[in-house]
Amino acid sequence: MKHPLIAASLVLALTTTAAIHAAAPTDTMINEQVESYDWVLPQADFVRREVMVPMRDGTKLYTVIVFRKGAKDGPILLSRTPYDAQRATTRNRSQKIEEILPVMDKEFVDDGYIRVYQDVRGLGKSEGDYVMNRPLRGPLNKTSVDHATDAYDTIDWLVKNVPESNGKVGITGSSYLGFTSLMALIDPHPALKAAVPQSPMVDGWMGDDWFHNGAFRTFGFDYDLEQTVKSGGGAVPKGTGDEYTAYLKAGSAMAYAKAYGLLKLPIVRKMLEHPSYDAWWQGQAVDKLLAKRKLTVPTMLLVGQWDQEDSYGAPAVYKALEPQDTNNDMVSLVIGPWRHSQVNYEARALGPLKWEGDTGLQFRTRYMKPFLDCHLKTHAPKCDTPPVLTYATGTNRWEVSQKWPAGDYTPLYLGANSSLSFSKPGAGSESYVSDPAKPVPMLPRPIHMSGDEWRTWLVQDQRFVDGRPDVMSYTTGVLDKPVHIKGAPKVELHAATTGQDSDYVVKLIDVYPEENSADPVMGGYELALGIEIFRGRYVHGFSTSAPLEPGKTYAFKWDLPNVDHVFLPGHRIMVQVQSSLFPLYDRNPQTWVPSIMEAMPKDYVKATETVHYGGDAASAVWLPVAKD
Ligand code: PG9
Repeated sequence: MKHPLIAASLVLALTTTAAIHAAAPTDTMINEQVESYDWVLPQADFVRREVMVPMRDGTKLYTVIVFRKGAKDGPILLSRTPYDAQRATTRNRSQKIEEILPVMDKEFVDDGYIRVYQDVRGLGKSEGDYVMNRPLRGPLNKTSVDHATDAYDTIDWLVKNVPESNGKVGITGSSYLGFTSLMALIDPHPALKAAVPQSPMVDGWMGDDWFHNGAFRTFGFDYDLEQTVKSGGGAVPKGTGDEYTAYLKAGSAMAYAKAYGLLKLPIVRKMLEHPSYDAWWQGQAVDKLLAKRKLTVPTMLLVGQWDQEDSYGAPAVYKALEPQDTNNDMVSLVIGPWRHSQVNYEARALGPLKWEGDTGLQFRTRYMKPFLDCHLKTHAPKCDTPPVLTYATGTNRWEVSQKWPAGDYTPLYLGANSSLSFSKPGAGSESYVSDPAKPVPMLPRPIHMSGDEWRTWLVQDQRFVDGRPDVMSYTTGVLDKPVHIKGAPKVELHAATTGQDSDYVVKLIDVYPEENSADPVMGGYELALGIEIFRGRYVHGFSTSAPLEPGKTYAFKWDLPNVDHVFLPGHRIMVQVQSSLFPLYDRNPQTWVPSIMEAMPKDYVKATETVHYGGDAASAVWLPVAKD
């Protein structure tokens, strides 16, 4: 018989059948729970090892090592996750490696990479205690271990115990995994030769997951419960109704936490105890930690242009480290047309927006893998990493820049009659009433901050609030030539409130031509390029809040997320101004309270907001206009 494997299988089948018939019939009442079942069969095209890797304090971390059979002298690509390493390496129970690993891994394991996923300390099957975004050893962490030491010890073990490897290690992953990738750069193991932190959580108060410019993000409550209950916390039991209603009914963040018993979670208590940018937050800001050190590991930082969770981190680290990168070859920045973490999935589109092909795959194959190859492979090709790689939405093409931002800041002025212009208008002002009892919704109601609704909310057509009396929309005329922006637009809002505190939300919007019979959904679409909030009490500085003087005009300044976008001819540019974005951000009561987290129902009062234009109080959005 030509095929010995078939012969062997036939013999095995016949023997088994014979054995079953020969043995006594299975007892009907036998305990049918078996101890284990190894789903990796002999014909699998991969090797999958599960090991408990010892850390310097004796704690063992559950680690899964996967590579294609026959791999040798392979680079190791490590991800340290709080989201279940076993599940990450068992996407499907298949005998094919590209089926069991995440979509992003195929190109790497097909080229001999050894893929390693590890549960962080205290989660999944790893031992030890869990501390959310475990601070670096030091004032906030008196223990001898953190994510820097755990990464070091893991890498040390891998290069000594994975004979199929070439002894060189890269680290990558998105969001929390981007955070652990960055932490590995602190006192790094010598075998760590490259890092690709994607949408890393860098500063939870300034602009990543927990607060943005001091406004608290309520979506964190669900995350806290999911992540810090051993038996699996799941979502906050608020039911299936409109979350706008649930949060409005609860009142302040503290009231909401009490209503659902969330104060039993230490992470919730910490959030409520640290509403300002105090030493507790500043001591955890990873960009600040890295800026104090020399970067020795080539690092490719990445963020999605519509990253609804961590739009701040990667550009902040790039800004902190770029000055030390004198040869422009140590730290690079990538901005793609993605929602949070979409770079690692199919990325042909985002909501109604369509790109030229799968931009995630394009990035991984054309840029990410060549970057890792040139630093990790034994016979490495020459490195040719773009200092800044961005996808210009609008014209939908990849662009390489030598620096970032890559535009000259030009003011786009708000003016009377809802006008917006590059020419400074005459002095004037306009007012709206901000009513905390009727906050501006972040999405059309009913709202559920989960699933696809959560993943795509930043590309929502903003016409659903355009025209509300508490949403001020300012618009340019129809553009007769492209306006290409490459950087973080800067808000300069001159405003006064009758209250003692106020939030301001500014959106930069691309208004599509009214008619589009080829793609009717896009006709007149108001696509936000950036939506960002600023909590007025921090106008004098983030670490100390202070009441606003009613009626006084302040210059509130903050950045919108980094973008590479072309406003095409026929489009218009719009800026919207409002004073709430609910229920994502907790409401500002607009009277002075020491901590908004603990505001009482009586504290929430209407306030009249006045936006000033022209003269000495010229509200504007400063656009980083590229010279194309
Ligand atoms: N953005 C998520 C997260 C990171 C860090 C802390 C809390 C949440 C994530 O996607 O991992």
